[in-house]
Amino acid sequence: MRHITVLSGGSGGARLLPALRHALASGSVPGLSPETTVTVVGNTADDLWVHGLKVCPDLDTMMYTLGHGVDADRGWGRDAETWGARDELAAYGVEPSWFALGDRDLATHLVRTEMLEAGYPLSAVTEALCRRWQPGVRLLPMTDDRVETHVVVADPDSPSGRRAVHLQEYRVRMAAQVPAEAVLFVGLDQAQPGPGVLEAIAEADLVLLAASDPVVSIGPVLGLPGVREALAATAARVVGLSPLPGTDAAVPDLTRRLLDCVEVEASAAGVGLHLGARGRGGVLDAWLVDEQDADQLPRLAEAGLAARAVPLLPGSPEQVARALTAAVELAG
Ligand code: FO1
Repeated sequence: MRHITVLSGGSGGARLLPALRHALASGSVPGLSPETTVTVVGNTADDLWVHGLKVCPDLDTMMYTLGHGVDADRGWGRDAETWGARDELAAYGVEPSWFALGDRDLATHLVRTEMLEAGYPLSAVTEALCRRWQPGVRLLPMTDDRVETHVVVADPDSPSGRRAVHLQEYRVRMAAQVPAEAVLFVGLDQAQPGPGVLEAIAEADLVLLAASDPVVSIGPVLGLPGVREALAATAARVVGLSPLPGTDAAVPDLTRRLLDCVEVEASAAGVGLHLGARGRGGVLDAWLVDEQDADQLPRLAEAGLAARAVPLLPGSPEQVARALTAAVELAG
């Protein structure tokens, strides 16, 4: 296998990619070798502007994780972080106070914003940032264009009875504690896939969908003009990893709210059927679910998906390596 392309959000990528990189280097997964290259198409629809700075949470989560600079407990932002700037901003009463930028993390957003304002596209900025972090994969923003995910929630004080908030506000400030009435990807229809994105899908030997949120992480990547067509046309097999754990009770509030909103069943099979089989209007050839979800395999097979249950969640590196072995086997 020469080229693997991974479509991913932040935390799903952060779980998968270090294990994938390790599997390539160690030869522990049959079919993968140190010569195999990995291209990651990262979701940018949860990007936001904060205090005049462009923040790309998913790209940064993957970049810091692969670059050994992430705070492992939080799973986002920099390790050994200090919060002086956040505290000073709070002392000025500046909003958004609910979204914290650490001092070390701020340097990334300052460099990114300065380069964007100098005219560099996000893809070139990301490449420049990765020169420092050496992630060992080619990290591509899904688009250079501005796309933002907004969630519509009820608001009795507004004349329409509702208002739209940025996904980060829904996730962080509101902790997804109110129903999502709609999810809007502002700018997605007009956005163009970033340089190399469609080629990475076309030229891959295997396309993986990381175990990322199907609505707000994988959803916007698939919604970019041309991406579904590229997935339909590629000679590579497309294998997805279910982001949902075996037990219903363990589905995070955010995932459940968003799946409710798009009327998708909050289960591994529900998400697999939502993504659908290639050749039947969907994007997947195969779908890996957690071993606790083995009872859902027949429903997936009926929908034309090669599905297999493997220990998937929580993803220790060894478990991820076993999932990758299954993915490569399913890719034939
Ligand atoms: N998550 C939070 O729960 N609270 C925050 O204040 C917060 C700030 C933040 C700043 C930069 C960044 O890259 C990520 C940040 N996140 C924060 C995490 C973010 O909401 C996403 O969950 C992850 O980045 C996953 O991609």
